[in-house]
Amino acid sequence: MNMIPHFAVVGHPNEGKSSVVSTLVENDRIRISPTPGETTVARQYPICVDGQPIIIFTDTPGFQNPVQTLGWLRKYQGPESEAIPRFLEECKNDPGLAHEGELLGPLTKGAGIIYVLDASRPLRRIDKAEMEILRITGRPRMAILNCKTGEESFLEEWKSELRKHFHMVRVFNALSATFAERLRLLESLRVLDQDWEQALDRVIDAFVQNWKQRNVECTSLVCNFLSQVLAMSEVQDVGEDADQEEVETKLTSRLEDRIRKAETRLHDQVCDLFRHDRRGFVLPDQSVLRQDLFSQATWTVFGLSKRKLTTAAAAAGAAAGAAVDVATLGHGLGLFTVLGGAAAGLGAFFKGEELVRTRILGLGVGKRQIQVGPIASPQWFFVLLDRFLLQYWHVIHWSHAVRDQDVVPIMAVEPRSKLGLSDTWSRSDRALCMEFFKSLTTVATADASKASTFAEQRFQHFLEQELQRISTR
Ligand SMILES: Nc1nc2c(ncn2[C@@H]2O[C@H](COP(=O)(O)OP(=O)(O)O)[C@@H](O)[C@H]2O)c(=O)[nH]1
Ligand SMILES: [Mg+2]
Repeated sequence: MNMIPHFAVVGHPNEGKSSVVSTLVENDRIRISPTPGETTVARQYPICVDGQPIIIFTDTPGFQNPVQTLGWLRKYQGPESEAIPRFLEECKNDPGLAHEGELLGPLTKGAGIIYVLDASRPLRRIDKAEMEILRITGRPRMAILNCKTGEESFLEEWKSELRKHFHMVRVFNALSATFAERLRLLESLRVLDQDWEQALDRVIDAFVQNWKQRNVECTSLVCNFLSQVLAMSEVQDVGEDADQEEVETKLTSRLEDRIRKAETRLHDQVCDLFRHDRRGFVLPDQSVLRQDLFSQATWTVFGLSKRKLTTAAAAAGAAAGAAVDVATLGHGLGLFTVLGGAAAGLGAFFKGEELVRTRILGLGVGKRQIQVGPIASPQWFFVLLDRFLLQYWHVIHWSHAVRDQDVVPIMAVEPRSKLGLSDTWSRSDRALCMEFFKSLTTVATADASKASTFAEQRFQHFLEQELQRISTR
């Protein structure tokens, strides 16, 4: 018996089969198209662990001629188990049934069925023909309902029809499925056929472990980033007659650029970790992450304390306890219109708040050294951390099935409680962050170094759990 579970994703053209496969195998490159009938051959997409496939999904072309196919199957007189192989043999040269050949082929080789359909439209005769063909195959089968347009009035009708033909029926949207939803789908596949149970246990375990590992790696990237950025400064030797302000401005701007680059690198690495093509990943228009790191908007949104934020939300007219998206809140408060997106700059704003330290060191006769940075303020630490958390949130909610950026959505509006922003953390969690912050910003001595390693470990552990929490709810 083939112990690598294999599922053929089948259905009517243009209903979202390739989208489902992309999401399940985390592949941004699978062809997804608004034009029906573009996939003409079946293609296997294995999920591998240590180079070995543990499960295979096959993307197939949509049914081309289900009524004719069913007609043939109904006339067939031989043993039912031979019906599909005989049909494939007899019709292999019929171009009008080529797609049926591609999608039924894997089923004769042991694949289970995932039938994808758009439940936002009414049920038709042709759908019933497809379902009946799939029933005749006798393979373990699950139906996935996806309401493409959001219209749900046909959902119940679909469900009751599907239950007659399928062992399991699930609602699943490839464009918005989270890690937790994908996991639940795999868990359903696990109970579809007892023969696959053990193999699917391994798949689910690998899936969970792999996700945890990504969160561990992500945390380690953030710790490196924070320690790097919180130590960054720019220094220049100058003569006595140098224009101090001019040099400071130049150094400040260089420092800003280096920090921006470090942040972009971090965000790109997060994209890579979650197997997204970073060029395809786009933040929603109103995301506060689109604001420059050194803009006042960034500072105002992320630098706000919980108490201030609540007050601000009330001022913006949000009902108490209602979900408030930080980005939207920014809009609600008119931050982006009043303050504009233009970077106020470290010099003009951060320096005004005395967050950036400027030092002038004497270097003997006629010489001085000007140093700008490091920026060592707890708020700054939380601004960087919160921006990372928001980026993480967007990346894990970005579907591998998104091709057309007009069809993004979902993540554009995130309830504030889901952001996992540091704002919602308890006092002791924040204290733990501050221990790490202190360890990064104080001069190392032997004792301090021990304490610092401990603080970093505690912070890492906390952040790993936090990422896990954000991604599994
Ligand atoms: N709005 C919306 N569009 C979807 C959804 N799922 C798929 N699509 C779009 O429907 C079209 C067909 O999807 P695709 O996965 O290629 O379908 P396939 O022909 O069955 O493989 C593509 O343009 C997808 O972006 C959805 O849940 N909502
Ligand atoms: Mg397709």
